[in-house]
Amino acid sequence: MSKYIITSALPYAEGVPHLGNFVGSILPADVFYKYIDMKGEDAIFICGSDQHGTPIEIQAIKKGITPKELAESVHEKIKEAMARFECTFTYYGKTDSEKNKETVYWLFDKLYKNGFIVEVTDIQPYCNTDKLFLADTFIEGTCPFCGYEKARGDQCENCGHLLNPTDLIKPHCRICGGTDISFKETKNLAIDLKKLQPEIKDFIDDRKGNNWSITAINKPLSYLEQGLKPRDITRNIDWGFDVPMEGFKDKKFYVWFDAVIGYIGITREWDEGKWEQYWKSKDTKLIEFMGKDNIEFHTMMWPGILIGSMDNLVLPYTIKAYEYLTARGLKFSKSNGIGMNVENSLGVMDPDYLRFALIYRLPETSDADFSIDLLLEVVDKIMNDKIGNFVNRVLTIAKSNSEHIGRIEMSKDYGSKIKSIIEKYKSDFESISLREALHDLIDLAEEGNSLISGSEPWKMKKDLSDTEVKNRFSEVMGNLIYTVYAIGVLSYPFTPKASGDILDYFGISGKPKLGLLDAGINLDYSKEVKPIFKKATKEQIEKLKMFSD
Ligand code: B3M
Ligand code: ZN
Repeated sequence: MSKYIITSALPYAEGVPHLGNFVGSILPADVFYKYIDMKGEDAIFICGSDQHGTPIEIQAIKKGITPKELAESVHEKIKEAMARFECTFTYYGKTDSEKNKETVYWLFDKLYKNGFIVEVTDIQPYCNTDKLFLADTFIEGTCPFCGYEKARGDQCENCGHLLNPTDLIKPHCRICGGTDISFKETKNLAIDLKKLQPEIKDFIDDRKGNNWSITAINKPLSYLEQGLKPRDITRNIDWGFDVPMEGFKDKKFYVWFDAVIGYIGITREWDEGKWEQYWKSKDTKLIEFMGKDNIEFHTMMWPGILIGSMDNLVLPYTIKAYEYLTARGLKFSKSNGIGMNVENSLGVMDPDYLRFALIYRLPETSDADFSIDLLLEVVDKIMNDKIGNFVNRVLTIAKSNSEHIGRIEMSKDYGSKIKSIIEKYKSDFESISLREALHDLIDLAEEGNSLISGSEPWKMKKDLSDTEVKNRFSEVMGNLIYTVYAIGVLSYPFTPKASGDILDYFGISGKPKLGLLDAGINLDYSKEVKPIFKKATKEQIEKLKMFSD
């Protein structure tokens, strides 16, 4: 039997993730994990806060607190918001833990002994005003590739290109804002991706058929074509893990080095006795979810570390990368502080609505725009009108005519339609097409709605003394009730609360399993029927407007 490690990119503990961030990594990972869990697979879902990094250091300096204090408090906030969003991680840890430190040192040592660590001389920017080296995101300027004016020293957020600080046009210091910057020589340690290039290429060629996003294949292939270069893993910064090597003790590990290793470190934080069962098993499928700006590190440095350790660690099986979710044409970017995040959005709507609407708009193949109008349309017209009303009507008719309903099962023709939608739902999940799978769920409700309007069961009620009518009524209701039940089970990955509410009518509690679809069904007719979804209220709409200009 396969084992699964499902990971989501680790959000920076710089601030709570934006909805655009959430939809690009944690939410789809959670939805997929819930499906895999419904199948009954042996799976763990690992995520945590990325505690290091210069954005956190900058924020902390601005706030007059230590980076550790800042990261710690934001970590707690993210963790809490994720729990409220019904994200069911096996473990939500953090990258600055002792376990991760141990893991980073262990892998660094392996890479060093195996000859994959080299010394490089970098030209690093130095702010003459602040009198310190400006690493990574401390320096900002214009991207030479796309002209974006807020590109950072390590990467352009706009076009995704990895950069060196010297590539930036018109650079300035992000701490003081000044331009009195000189470039000085400094020594760093780097992972020798040039030496690892053949293995990294083999890894991508071998696995790219496993439902990888197209960009996750194309980006590394184009880098490989240009030829990989050693990539720094140390930095002249104060916030990070110490580098345990003579000559480099005044430096720290680069945030991305301990962030990707964090997937293992966090698993160890979860259970030191079990992590190897997952990370060292030939049967493990490591499925990694992330935004497209995280592709480079996950397809080159990360497999480079895993391969270079020569310790039979599991390599990613699927790299699922999402495009950007934009709001009113603006990037949902944390650094620009625009729009709704995982914390403030929960003050407007229950998580089911946000989860559903976000997956409905999941930017799988191209950037997608998310607006208040779209959110309201999904909530009112799809969740409420199509699904909620259907469930409500069926349960209400059933409750008042329960004595005329026999065994709950589907008729042949209708049943084959429903079964084929369920099969499509499963195969869409298998190929990690989550938006499609959500559409399959909506299709179930559509199918049920057309059966209701085509058969008008409420009109049969007055003739139920006629055996033929009674049989027909029972058959129609069997079809409809099964459809409600199937929606109850299959909505779990997207809307866990509604799923629980529906399954409660059937006496089922706890996390549902796919096997329920083939089990005997009992509807408890005595339960009071309450709406599963509601339309957005005026108050909610007012609150939403506060997020727009
Ligand atoms: N924290 C970047 C980001 O949040 C980074 C991901 C790390 S994944 C190992 O987009
Ligand atoms: Zn750019």
